[in-house]
Amino acid sequence: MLIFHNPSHHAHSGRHEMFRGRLVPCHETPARLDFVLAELQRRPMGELRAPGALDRALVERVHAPAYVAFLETAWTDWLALDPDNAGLDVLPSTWPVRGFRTDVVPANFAARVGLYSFDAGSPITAGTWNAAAAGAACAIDAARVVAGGTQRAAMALTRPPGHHAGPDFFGGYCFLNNAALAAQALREAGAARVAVLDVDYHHGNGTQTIFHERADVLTVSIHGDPATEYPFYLGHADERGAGAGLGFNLNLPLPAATGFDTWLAALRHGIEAVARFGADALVVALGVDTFEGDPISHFRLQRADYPRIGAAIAACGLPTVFTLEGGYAVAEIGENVVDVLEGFEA
Ligand code: SP5
Ligand code: ZN
Repeated sequence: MLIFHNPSHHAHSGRHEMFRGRLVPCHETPARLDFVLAELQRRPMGELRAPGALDRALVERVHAPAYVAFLETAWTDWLALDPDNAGLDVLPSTWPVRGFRTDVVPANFAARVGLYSFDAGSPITAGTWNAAAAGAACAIDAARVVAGGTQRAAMALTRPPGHHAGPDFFGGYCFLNNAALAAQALREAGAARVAVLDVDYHHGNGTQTIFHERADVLTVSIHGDPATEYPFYLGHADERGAGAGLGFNLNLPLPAATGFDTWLAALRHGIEAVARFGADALVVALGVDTFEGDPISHFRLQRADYPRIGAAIAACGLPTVFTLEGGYAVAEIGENVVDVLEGFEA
């Protein structure tokens, strides 16, 4: 498969995330992608390529243009408040919850950070926009080579991840929704029906929200039950889409401590839904934070399980785009991701 890697990912390196009243070191680090690249040196899965220029217009068909503009200028706006801010990350501290107005964009920068976010765990740094934009280009380029038919599969090997980013919000370490951008690019390149299969430990709340009222993109997510697991406020089994999109979202929440047998049964259920939908192309939001050694997640998948995930996905027989999402057991992320790809290619 052709792998588009993000040459700008190091530019996004958050210092801290808020956890239980403290700022703790970010789990989503540049080392994550470096470990995957190192494993791909040992076990090459295909050509590694840098992305081309970002199709900004396509990004603005997935995300609100005002949100994209906010992300693009957030760092310079932050420095304009105080030059000493260069040594600090941007984190929100106030949000418009039920009953507040979200239709008026505040002039105040802190208020805008809150308007466009849903957690205090996703720092914006000097290089966040450049890294997220190059990652989005990886996802769109991967979709276009797969749509062109010369490659059965391609990957957007990038960070920051994307599946928590919604139409006009960031959070969960995500800023631009790479999986949603790949799905949109596949649609615009001629696939009538696209499925997004999200196997990250966390519910793909951003992707679900983006496609909630659309019947042309099926969203399926297997994840920790939001009753106890991040992102908490979305991801329940009774969320099935709305309007024209009713019936085109499938959530498969599983309890903490779920092992591979139960998880694989959920995957097969999700794959059956993709087949019933009649998808012409598939996007896999590939997080490996389902791993038993993951420091922030609570499933119990083991190393030997990852090739089997790849093989099950390959059996769908669809043109496939992978995007890299979570996975915070940094020493093992390379092995686990490449194991999925190897199982897919086998
Ligand atoms: C893409 C993705 O996997 N995003 C996950 C975002 C999870 N954010 C909340 C993490 C809570 C971390 N708890 C820290 C435990 C420190 N010991
Ligand atoms: Zn995750």
